[in-house]
Parts: sequence; C-alpha cells; structure tokens
Amino acid sequence: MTQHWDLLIRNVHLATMRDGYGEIRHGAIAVSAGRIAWLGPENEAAQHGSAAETRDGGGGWLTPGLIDCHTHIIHAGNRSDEFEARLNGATYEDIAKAGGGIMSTVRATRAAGEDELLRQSLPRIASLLAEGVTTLEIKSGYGLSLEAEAKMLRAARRAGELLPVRVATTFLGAHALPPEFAGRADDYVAEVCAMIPVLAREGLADAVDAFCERIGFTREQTERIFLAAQQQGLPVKLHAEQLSDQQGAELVARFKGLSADHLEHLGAGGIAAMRRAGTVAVLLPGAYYFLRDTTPPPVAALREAGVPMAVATDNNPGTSPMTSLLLAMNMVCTLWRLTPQEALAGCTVHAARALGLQNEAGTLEPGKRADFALWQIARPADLSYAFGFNPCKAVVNGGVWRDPLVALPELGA
Ligand code: DI6
Ligand code: FE
Repeated sequence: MTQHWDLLIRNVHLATMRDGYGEIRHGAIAVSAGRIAWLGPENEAAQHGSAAETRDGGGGWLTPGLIDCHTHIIHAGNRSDEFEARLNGATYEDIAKAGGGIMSTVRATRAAGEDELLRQSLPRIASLLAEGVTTLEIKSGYGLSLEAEAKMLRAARRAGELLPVRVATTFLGAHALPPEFAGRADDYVAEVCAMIPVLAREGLADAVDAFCERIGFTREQTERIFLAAQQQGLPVKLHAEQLSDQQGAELVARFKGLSADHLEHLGAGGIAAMRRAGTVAVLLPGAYYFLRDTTPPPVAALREAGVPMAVATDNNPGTSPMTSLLLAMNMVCTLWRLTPQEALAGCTVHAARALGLQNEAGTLEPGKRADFALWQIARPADLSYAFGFNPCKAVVNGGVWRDPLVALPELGA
C-alpha cells in the first residue's frame, strides 16, 4: 500500500545525522502532517507513495534544521560602548564602577516593555533563522525579579509564535546577583527557588539553568535551585566550569541534567559523571573567542569518553554577541579541532538531546518533526569550512517550506 504525502522533496542529498552524517545520496524525503513520513533513495520514492506537492531540491544537501541550544538572545540594549571603551584602554573595573557590564543589560531589560524587548531581539533571531535554525533555546536572566524574568520568558514564547522557529525556554534567574540583594546572595537564591513554581505553573519555563562560578553562584546555591526545579518536574542544565572548576558538571550530572555548558575548565571527574548521566557537553566558542580565553574545553577527553558534544552561539551582549551558528561550527573546528561532522552533529542530533527533544528533532527519521535546512553545498563539510558565507537555500518548519530570510512582524509602538 502506498502512502499519500503532503510534500515530497526530491533531487537532494540527505545528511540524516544518524550514525555520522548518515548520507543518502540522490535521495528524497516525504512529509505528512508536519512529520517525516518517508525518506530514502529518490528512485524508490514512487513505490512508497505519492505527494500532493513536489519540490526540487536542486541537487543540494538537506540536513535536519539546525538547533541553537544555548542563547540569551532576548535582551535589551547592547554593550558595544564598553567594547569600544575597553579597546581604548578602559579596564573592566572602570566599566563596572560606572555601572556597566551585565548590570547595564539588566537595567535596559527591566526598563523595556515586552514589545520593545521583542523589537530589539527579533532581528537577532531572524539572523539565526536565515542560516537554517528551526529550534532555538532562549534563557531569561537579565530580569532577576519574578516580574522581569517572566516578561523575558513571555517574550521568548512570543518569538516562537511570531517567527517560524520552535522555542525552548530556560529560566536562568541565578545568572547574577541583582543590586537590591547585594551581600545577600542566599536570600536571592531563596527568591529564585520561589519563582520556579510560579513560572512552572504559567508554563513559561521548559528547563532551569544557573551560573555556577566564583563570580556567579556556589555549588550549594545551585543545588538548592536544582532541588526546586526537580520538585516541579523541570529538567536542569548548568553554566559550568567556564572560568574555573567548580565541579558544576558533577552536580548537574547528579541531577541527570540535560547539559553542562561552556566547560573550559572541566576535569576528569566531571567528564566521567557526565558520561554516566548522559549529560550533553554544550560548547560555546563565541564566548571563548570574545573573551580571548586561552583554555580550550577538553574536547579530546570528551570525545574519548563518548560524551555527546553540542555547539551553540551563547548569543548574549556581554561575552558572545554572535548570531551565526555556522560561524560557531567553523570556530569549534578551527579553535578546538572538532571535525566538521562533529560540528554538524553538535548543531543537530546532540543539540536536540541538550534540550530533551531527541525524539522530536535533530535527525532525519520517520516520525520526527519535518524541520529541515536545504543548502547549496558540495558536501556537508562546507557548513563548517566557510565562514561569513550563508549557503542556505530554503528552510522547512514542520513541513512548511520557507525562504531563509524571514519578514519581521510589526509590533505596537
Ligand atoms: N556566562 C557568560 O559568559 C554570560 N553569562 C554567563 O552566564 C555573560 C553575560 C553577560 O555578560 O551579559
Ligand atoms: Fe550562556
């Protein structure tokens, strides 16, 4: 019995991302009700079904839609003024004394209404979407009060309604200590724990994250936050070992966390714990580059241990004002010696797992969401090889074909 499909894309090479690239040359892929119904060699399509609409992929490569699994892309203002001041000789201390740094983003984000937040953030998101991103994680963490964190998360949810992208939200109340809690970090952590059930009830958070660092929150404080998340049935992830080894990876693995992110200072104990727990290592080369860091994450040891490695932009105004996942792929290859295949897996199959979406996205296989990117390239390695060039020709979101460039919606004044 043959199937009836909504859409058949023919004349493409498929990188299914199952078992390496999982290449199917001269392939075709069929969609029904927004899901993948069939895929295989093009010359076998007719014996499996027929489609209401057929598209010619032009001999390009079709991959799973890319997934940016770690961003702070909803925020107001930017910090190019500080960037310039530093390059003209100002020190971080001067800038902090003048009220700059992360607190300047917190002030701007608190002051912006939800529409204004979206107006400033949607162009950044559109930049990712032009490169084939179909799933995007967005963290809060520049509000640092229940009201302002909820506003950020609502804006993130709305971004997913206004633009063709699946948004996964993460509550990052423990990103920095707000000024009104100066010297009372434990009191703020109690406040963050109290926000979790409220945000969970409103369906605003898909996961909970924290910044476990000397300049962030301690492991004990992070654990209190994870316990509060666990009580609400929310999965956890962690900004871990970015600047120093706080053994955050061990902690997040103990909670069977989705991911540990950054990891430049990750030790052997953390790697072993992540492997046992199935916690994904999310690599963020933008922050490493922008901070001119010199300690790379232990990529060879992660590979050796079989810990899945995802790759993300970490888009944020302080340490990674980057809106290109393709650039992140090039960076992990050039800076950290991932292979192009690992880089693409890092933005597809492993990124899906870092969001708990491994049954929905990240590979081309029947039953998964029909989220694809179509590239005019000779081979998948082209995606990691060139930088500053975008070979994306079309994107498919849930079976709906679109141009890579999306129009931005009008938002109220
Ligand atoms: N790690 C970082 O590098 C950013 N947040 C975090 O947890 C910094 C955020 C900023 O400076 O705005
Ligand atoms: Fe981050």
